[in-house]
Amino acid sequence: MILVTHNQHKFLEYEEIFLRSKIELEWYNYEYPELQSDNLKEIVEFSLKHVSRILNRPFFLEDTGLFIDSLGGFPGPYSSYVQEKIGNMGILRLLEGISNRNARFISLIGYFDGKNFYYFDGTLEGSISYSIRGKNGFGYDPIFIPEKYDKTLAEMSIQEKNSISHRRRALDKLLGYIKNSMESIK
Ligand code: ITT
Repeated sequence: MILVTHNQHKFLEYEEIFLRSKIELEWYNYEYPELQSDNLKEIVEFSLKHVSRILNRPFFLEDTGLFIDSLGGFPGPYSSYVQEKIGNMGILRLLEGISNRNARFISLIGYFDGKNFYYFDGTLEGSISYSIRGKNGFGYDPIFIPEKYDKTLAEMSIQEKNSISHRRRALDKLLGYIKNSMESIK
């Protein structure tokens, strides 16, 4: 299976999950153009079509956003740009004095089987911490506390994050779909 991403952290997380499946994961390191839209599905669809013209064989890619309730879902699909411009400190400043810290990560995987496009989503509910905590993970991990936990994703090992993450949940759906479609060919 080929994963298309230019984000090494993402690849490493997928690699750790794939180690436990019988499927081999190959990394195609490519920065594809991303559509600016407030709809994750539109963004993924655009990227899938673009990459499918270049690769012309089965692959998957994924887009993830952090959606903060009290900021009206910001940064959402603009997570990459916002992380680069204002970072985790910027998000903490925006939330100063705000007690509703509810947020969620949503990952949307787009899969091309050589012919058609498929979509699989995964969500992780949680809240934004009051300070930056932890050294593991990447992006918003140091300010995101998953529901039912009292530590941030950056205070978890990659295995622990992968046991609950948005990415893992979306990937389980994709792998379930692939397993089913292989069984129906047999
Ligand atoms: P590709 O599009 O090449 O896969 P990217 O880094 O642009 O890589 P996304 O658009 O999916 O990936 O992610 C947007 C940003 O959201 C990303 O730059 C991170 O800052 C953040 N992000 C994504 N997944 C995350 C995770 O599991 N934990 C914390 N932050 C994450």
